[in-house]
Amino acid sequence: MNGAETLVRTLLASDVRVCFANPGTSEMHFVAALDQHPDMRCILCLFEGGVSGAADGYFRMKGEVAATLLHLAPGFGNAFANLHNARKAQSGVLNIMGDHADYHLRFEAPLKGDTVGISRTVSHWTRVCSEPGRVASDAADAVQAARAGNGQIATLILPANMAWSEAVGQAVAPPPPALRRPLDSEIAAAAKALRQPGAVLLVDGPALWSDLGLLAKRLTKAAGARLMQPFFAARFRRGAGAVRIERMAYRIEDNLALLKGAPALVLCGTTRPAGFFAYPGRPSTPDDPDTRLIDLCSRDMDIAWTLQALADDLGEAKLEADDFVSLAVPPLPSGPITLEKIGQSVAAHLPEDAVIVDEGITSSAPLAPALRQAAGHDVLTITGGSIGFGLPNAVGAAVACPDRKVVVLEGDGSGMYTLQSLWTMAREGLDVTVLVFANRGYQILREEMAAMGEEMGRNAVRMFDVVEPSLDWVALAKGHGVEGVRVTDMAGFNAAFAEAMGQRGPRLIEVVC
Ligand SMILES: Cc1ncc(C[n+]2csc(CCOP(=O)(O)OP(=O)(O)O)c2C)c(N)n1
Repeated sequence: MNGAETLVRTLLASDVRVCFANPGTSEMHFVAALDQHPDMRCILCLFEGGVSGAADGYFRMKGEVAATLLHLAPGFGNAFANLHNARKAQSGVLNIMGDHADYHLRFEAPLKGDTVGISRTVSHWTRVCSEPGRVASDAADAVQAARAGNGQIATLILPANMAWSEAVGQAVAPPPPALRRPLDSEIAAAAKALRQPGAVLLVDGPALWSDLGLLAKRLTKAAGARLMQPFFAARFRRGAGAVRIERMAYRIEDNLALLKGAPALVLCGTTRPAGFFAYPGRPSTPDDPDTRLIDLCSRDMDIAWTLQALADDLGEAKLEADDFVSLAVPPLPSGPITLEKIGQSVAAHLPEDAVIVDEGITSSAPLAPALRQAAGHDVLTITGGSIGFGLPNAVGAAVACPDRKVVVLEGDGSGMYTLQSLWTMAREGLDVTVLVFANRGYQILREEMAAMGEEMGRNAVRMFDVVEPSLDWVALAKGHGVEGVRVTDMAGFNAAFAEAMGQRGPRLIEVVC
């Protein structure tokens, strides 16, 4: 037995059963060890950003840590952007990054790089295996770290000679440390603040998709407070049957208006809201300067306990039909394509309990009104603002929930960052329908530039337009083994989307808009 073998045994003994992978030579012994264990599901992604995004989507939907297998420094670098999104989503991800044999590191081999440095920029926990006999316990610690604090990024660096050297045994990850809780006095102060008319409880994490949402609703109703959620969330429930929670807006101006006059803003499972960017002459944060900010329970603390403690103080009001979203399926729209009509058509066809991965950027907002009253579904958003999240996250979500339809709302600019994920969808037969909004450019950046009062000249236009040539998404899908269709009117969209919902397997619909 070698170090790599003890690593794989430890992962399996610790209930890590999926490995999203993009290997290289420094990981060959790890690959060989994985090869001995068919009970570990290894899924090849053709770019490391696909690996990390898939592990993120998997955790968001399954609540379980997946392993990633990443090539030494540059490979991990390619995974960075989606690890950043995963970190902001509070996803637990266990990265296994290979490295050169330790004695080889004193030479300037081509792939040598600062593995520890690049890991630390995005990981909560980083460790280099330095003894073959300790690979198993290092791996157990890494799994524990990935599960700590509601989910963290943990990176174990495995030099090749730690993997290939003789070692024995396996370990099991200890349970994660108990989550921190607010003091009783802090609960009492927050409860008192929430009793003031117009006070807001801002929640995130499982309160947005599990029964904790019911608890949050009952206690805010009892207190007479508003219940709100951030605009970007790792996962939230939407559509029929969802608890009514006010969602914050994307733009700082809208959030300033939403929070104006609130006497208190109590944070539970989230951080103080901040604008996506700073703009000259505008505030960075949307809370009213007169609002009392109460940072009750951060994202890595015990959210369930905190909500129950608030409920114990404030009481729990009975929920009525009005506290839940009702179903309103719109009629099928016809004629030329508009995004509002696309939303209506998606809402009309969406099966119960679908998962929508939202990277539609400017195309998503017009779809939202219809989707709000569609059949109940989960929404995964781009928590870290780093584009190239949608297709990989959909891979992870579909692996986590094979019985649920996954629908991706994808901008054509963002989709190009990680389109290799289409191939993984085809290879694994994942039930994902991708809607690409082909507006042929970086529309949000055009809007941002206009909002700054800047004129667009030739260079700016050429940096925002994705034309000459235009992307052929049907051909791109086909090249990755996914059936694709281009639609230019609502009749075409209705038919293509209905067909995609009626069948299993990956599909792509290029929506010319
Ligand atoms: C990793 C990363 N690179 C660049 C950006 C900047 N950026 C934000 S949105 C965007 C373009 C999005 O275009 P598209 O997906 O087509 O959506 P649209 O704006 O057209 O709705 C870019 C380049 C980013 N957010 N993240």
